[in-house]
Amino acid sequence: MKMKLYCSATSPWARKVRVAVHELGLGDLVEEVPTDPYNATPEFLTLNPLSKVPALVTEKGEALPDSTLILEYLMTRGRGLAALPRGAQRWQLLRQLQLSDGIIGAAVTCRMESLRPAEFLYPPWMERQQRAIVRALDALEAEARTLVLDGPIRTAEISAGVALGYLDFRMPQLQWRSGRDRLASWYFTFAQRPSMLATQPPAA
Ligand SMILES: N[C@@H](CCC(=O)N[C@@H](CS)C(=O)NCC(=O)O)C(=O)O
Repeated sequence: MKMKLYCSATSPWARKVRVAVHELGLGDLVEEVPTDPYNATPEFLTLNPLSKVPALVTEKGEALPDSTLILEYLMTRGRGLAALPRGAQRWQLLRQLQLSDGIIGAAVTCRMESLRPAEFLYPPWMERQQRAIVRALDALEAEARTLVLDGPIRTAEISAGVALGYLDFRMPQLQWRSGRDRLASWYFTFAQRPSMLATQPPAA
């Protein structure tokens, strides 16, 4: 039996895991199960009471929710991603990871806001998320030189790549590349990785 990855084609959190599955060479061991968390089946709610994708069920039937937890687990199962270093570089990488995850979180919040009926929209909330995204992008731009392209990548690169891809997908009006040449140049190459090409979201 294969591991089952409950995911959707548009979820950036699920994409982080799907990219990692490719990078770790685990494609043959993982079966993707397309899942809409907003129309969840009783089976899905039992394995992830939080009703969020991604969720992974291992061959032993253990259910793991949350992309960060799933990545940690998958890194024990495959090779191809660099482990976190020790020392100062560790905290830099974890900080970058938080910035990218924060961009994903804020962008998903904007997306969900945009689906509300007009009478329930609260523009200041959306604007707050957008300002956070812009500041986090600027912080990543300042450190873009440290993002790796050759050799084993790290989870920080996966999260950054997925975050930028999600902005292209859901918030193209943000024009995140403008004034961020280093990040744009890094992403241009990163987006060509087979793991990124195989997990592109459908046309918006
Ligand atoms: N912290 C979670 C976030 C997962 C998440 O929010 N996924 C969204 C799809 S992009 C979802 O399933 N939303 C359903 C909901 O919030 O009820 C992770 O890293 O996996």
